[in-house]
Amino acid sequence: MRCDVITLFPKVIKAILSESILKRAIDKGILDIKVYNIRDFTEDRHHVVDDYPYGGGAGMVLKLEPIFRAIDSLKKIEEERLIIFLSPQGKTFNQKIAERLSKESRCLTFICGHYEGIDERVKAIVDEELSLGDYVLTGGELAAMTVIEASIRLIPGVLGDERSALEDSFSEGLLDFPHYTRPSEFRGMKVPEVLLSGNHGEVRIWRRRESLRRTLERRPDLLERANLSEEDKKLLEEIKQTM
Ligand code: 4GN
Repeated sequence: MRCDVITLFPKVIKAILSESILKRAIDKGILDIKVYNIRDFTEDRHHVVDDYPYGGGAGMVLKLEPIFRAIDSLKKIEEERLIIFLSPQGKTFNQKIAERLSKESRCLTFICGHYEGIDERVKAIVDEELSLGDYVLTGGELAAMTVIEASIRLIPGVLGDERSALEDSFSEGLLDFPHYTRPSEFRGMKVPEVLLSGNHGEVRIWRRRESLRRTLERRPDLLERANLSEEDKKLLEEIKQTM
């Protein structure tokens, strides 16, 4: 996967790249990511990147010219790009989008905004506006890294165990089942008996039931869209009767 990140805070991006699963992906040659400082694309003596908003009001707005210049300069590198902007106004990011981005052949090019906002005309060069959810961050950096991390871990070879990503919560549109490891009892809290039984068939059914139960309790909206088998529907009926 090829990624470029255009930001006012390259150090924030590099700090994440030096410590995470993203570092592993880079070391394995699966992720090739470059970071560009918006300030390097200013042409004035004081390297100004923000300005007062037209129409007045509090806060500053990220200027257009340095961002356009940054994108122009990247376009000189012959590479197809998908330009992504992170903001609370974007389409809500989810696992399906992560799957699509993980298979993208174009260079994922993230523009990270800051201050109260970015000059709206930047949207002329943005292909896709994404949001992590209904909350506001100071800058787009952590949001961009979240999108990259969610996508890269779906590429075969990034995670240690190849099955891990497939068996994830959400890969089937349901919440994950509970996980346990040793000891089997801790301060009176016991691991469910069935998991110690060695009966793989029973374990599989128990996990599926717990996935369905959690999804029903916490995210019933997901159940409406999930692909449920006949067995799932039967389990779901049993769960509803015990609620
Ligand atoms: C993304 C960016 C929240 C999200 C952001 C989100 C930076 N906040 N929910 N803040 O994914 C002004 C211009 C705010 C960029 C933006």
